[in-house]
Amino acid sequence: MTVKQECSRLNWINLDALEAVDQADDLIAGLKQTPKTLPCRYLYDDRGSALFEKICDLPEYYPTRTEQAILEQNASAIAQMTGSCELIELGSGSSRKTHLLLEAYSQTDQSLSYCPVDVSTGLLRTTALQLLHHYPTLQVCGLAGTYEQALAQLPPATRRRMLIFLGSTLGNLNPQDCDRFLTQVQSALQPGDFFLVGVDLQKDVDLIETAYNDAQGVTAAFNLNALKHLNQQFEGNFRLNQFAHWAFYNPVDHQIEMHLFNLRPQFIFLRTLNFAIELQIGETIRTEISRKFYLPTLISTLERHDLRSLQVWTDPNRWFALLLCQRQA
Ligand code: AVJ
Repeated sequence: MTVKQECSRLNWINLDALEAVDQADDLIAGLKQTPKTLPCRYLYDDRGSALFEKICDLPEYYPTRTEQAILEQNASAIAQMTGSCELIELGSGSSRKTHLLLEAYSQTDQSLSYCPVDVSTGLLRTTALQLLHHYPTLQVCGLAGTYEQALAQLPPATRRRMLIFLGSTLGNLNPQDCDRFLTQVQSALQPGDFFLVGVDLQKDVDLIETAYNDAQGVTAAFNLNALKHLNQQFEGNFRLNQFAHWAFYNPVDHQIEMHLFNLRPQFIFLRTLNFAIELQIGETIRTEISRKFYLPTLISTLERHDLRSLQVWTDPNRWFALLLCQRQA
């Protein structure tokens, strides 16, 4: 039996261009670059998403619990400010922070609908089923695919919409990609619609670096898992034990950079892509950037995309911020 048959409150859409993405043009382009890079969605296969969930609970990784606390305090204010609307979350993962919002919206909205978007299909499915169980009238529409695909192919809006983008995932985009992304957000929204975005702010460098170099090595395992994912998906031969996790703060671009540092010369072949590269000793593959934001700059970036910040909430340390924006006419 398919998930679709299990419950009439669940819709499931596999965004059709996912196969096109799996042709991996951007993967090959990144591996040809110097320094080499990987599109960061390769971090999030089902195992990668499970490791990320573990990261969220690490004592060193402050962003999740800080954002969670901001949401706990302000979810009902957010629901009040926007009124009833359909919720679409990009990169929903386990949706655990979203529970706070759903809880707040379900107080007033009888026809609540939630549309989680994720590349990690297994996690998306489990989460969708849990939510249906937990909220007896909730409509869920799971979109399996990337943000770009989802934003380009969203079902037509029937009412006020709020796009939700938590966890500082915005920080994974370099400024150029960020602009492109916000342009897509802008066109997915009607004037009056909302964009709720959580971002990690600039702060003491040690604190940031420690969050990406945890004592238990979960972040290292998460980082290395990207190669395991590539090995599985493209019949690759990356030798995981010949790489070291390397994460540091780049103060010029205000970003954490997560790399895999190659310890021995390797010849890499991704069979199903018929693509080969050589890796020198000491060469790195950058798997992720995680930008740390300065609020005034971010607010004006959003403004350039017709997204006006109605309210900004932060924690007492000002480590993290949650912005509620409204699309202007
Ligand atoms: C969820 C992508 C925003 O950049 O902090 C956590 C991912 N990487 N530890 C982040 C991540 C390493 C996280 N994002």
